[in-house]
Amino acid sequence: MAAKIFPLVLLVATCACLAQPPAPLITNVEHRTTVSLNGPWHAIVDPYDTGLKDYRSHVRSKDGFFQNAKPQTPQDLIEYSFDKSETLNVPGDWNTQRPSLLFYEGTIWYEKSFSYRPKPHTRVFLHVSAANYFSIVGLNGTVICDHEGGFTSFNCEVTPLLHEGENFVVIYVNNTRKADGVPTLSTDWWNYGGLTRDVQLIEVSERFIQDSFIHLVAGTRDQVSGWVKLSDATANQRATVRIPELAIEKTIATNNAGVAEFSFSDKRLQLWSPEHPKLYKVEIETSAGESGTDASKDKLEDEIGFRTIETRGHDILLNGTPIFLRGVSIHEEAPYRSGRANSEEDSRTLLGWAKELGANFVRLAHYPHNEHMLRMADRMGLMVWSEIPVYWDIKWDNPATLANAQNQLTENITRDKNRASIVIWSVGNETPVNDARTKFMQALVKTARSMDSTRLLGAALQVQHTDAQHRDGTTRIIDDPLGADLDILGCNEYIGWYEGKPEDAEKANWKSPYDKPLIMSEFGGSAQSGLHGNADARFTEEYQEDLYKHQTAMLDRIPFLRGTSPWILMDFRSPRRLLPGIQDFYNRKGLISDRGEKKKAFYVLQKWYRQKETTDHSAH
Ligand code: GCB
Repeated sequence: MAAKIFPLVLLVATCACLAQPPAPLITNVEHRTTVSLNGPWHAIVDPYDTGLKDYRSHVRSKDGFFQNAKPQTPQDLIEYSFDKSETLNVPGDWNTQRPSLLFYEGTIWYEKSFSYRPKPHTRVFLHVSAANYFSIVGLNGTVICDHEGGFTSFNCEVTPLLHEGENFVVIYVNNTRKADGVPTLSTDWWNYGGLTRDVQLIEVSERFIQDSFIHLVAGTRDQVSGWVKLSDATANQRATVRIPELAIEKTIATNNAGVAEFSFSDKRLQLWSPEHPKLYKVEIETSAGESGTDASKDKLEDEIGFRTIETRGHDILLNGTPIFLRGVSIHEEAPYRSGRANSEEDSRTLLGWAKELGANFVRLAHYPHNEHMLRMADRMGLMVWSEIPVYWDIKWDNPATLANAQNQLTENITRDKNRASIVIWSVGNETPVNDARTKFMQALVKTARSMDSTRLLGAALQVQHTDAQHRDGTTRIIDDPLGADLDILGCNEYIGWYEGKPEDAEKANWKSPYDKPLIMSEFGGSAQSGLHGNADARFTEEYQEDLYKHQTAMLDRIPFLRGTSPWILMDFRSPRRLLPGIQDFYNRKGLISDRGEKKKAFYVLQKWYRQKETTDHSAH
């Protein structure tokens, strides 16, 4: 017995960070009643975690900065002050808000005071759309939850802690890279820290609509099915689903898990596609239930598109019709000003450029992007590849790393599953082939499939060079064993940049043992906007232009190719890109510079996409 108790005691005594998981995610925040906490927050830069841990040990201090303490008398010793600290804007990465923070990796404490009046029969959740990388949330001096992962949203209930008048929220955010984190120590993007997306209070009724999923059934053009999940797991609660434009109204009842399922068919349904991104207003309403009080009523609407995405052999079928995905990869980097993108305006600019390029598809690399991007893609008619930051070589053997990756994937799917634009969940990028990694990735595929059967599973793989046949320099075989578990094979290749010369692309012969479609998920090369020279001079626009010409000629010869998302739409900051005068901490593979200037290669791809669009249309 004693032996069993010991580890628990030890854990409680030594753990600085007893996990307090967030509450189940409330989805569709856009249409909820919210109080924005965006704007200036006081910020304390705390490189030694002084505000979190006792000074000699690593135990979390009970007097941490969550208290937002203020001296009451001149004798009081308090060695921090939110009130006297400068502010940082939320949403926003801290790196681009102060020159001294550009390279900062560590802790910053955020504090915001706000006045609030609690409303009867109303529950309140503090919702953080993203905090990179690890965060702990406190309200009025009480720690309420923590969260790992820098690109997904979470919420914690604050109802019992809020009071009439002034309240304060303190959020600890730490962006230290971790060997066992997701992502891990090395990435090719800037580790922007902070409260990078919106923070708000969500006000809901006592029993509210927690989540819902509504979609077209695979293989059909007119059958819709879905479910509504209420916040408490009680049977026989009533909910009504309406699509006013189609005069559809379904009243359904929950099962013991608080989930009510529905389905209907309607031949008038107009399907979502890039050419016709039709969205329907969908309303969900719950009735007062047996208690008969308004406190258990809730009403929520959303704009939802209906489409199917499937594969057949090498083909990708959108609404049953073969389609080529003319895409481009995009980082969540703000156009014109650098830093993390977040606003609706940012997404309009980035996706507007993709449209101008002739794209019908974007790969949102390498992590879940903000919700504006997805909603904008829904409206603009761009199909989306959504990805989690399982990038390069992470700790495949560590169960905590897998749990973390699964959690980020779950949070991504939970938030975005109603976006018609998303056609692919990608479980990772350029992960090296070995048994532990393949098992890890298979577990992610399983997680995604168990949550969503309406989308394709993919990953950006690399070509393997395992035997002499592959090393002849011309044959490239996509034989990653993970291919067997995926619906779509993604492949990143850099012929003409990291490997050989641009013209070598034309000698390459691509093979695949899988009867599945291939998306060339990356290819490209760097050019500094405005730098001109011979086509064989690195970093000139002419080199990049020439590379795209050779690449597109090669791509045209791959019989099982069904999409491309070259690297990348816009130059982005990266700590790995050190060449002075050219890179200056930017990855220059953008078709557009960070200042919005289009490079010559942009027009090569645009021309190719225009031709592809014409052939695609004449083929149907
Ligand atoms: C890759 C990575 C991407 C990098 C890119 C590059 O293969 O997937 O994140 O930024 O190459 O520019 O090297």
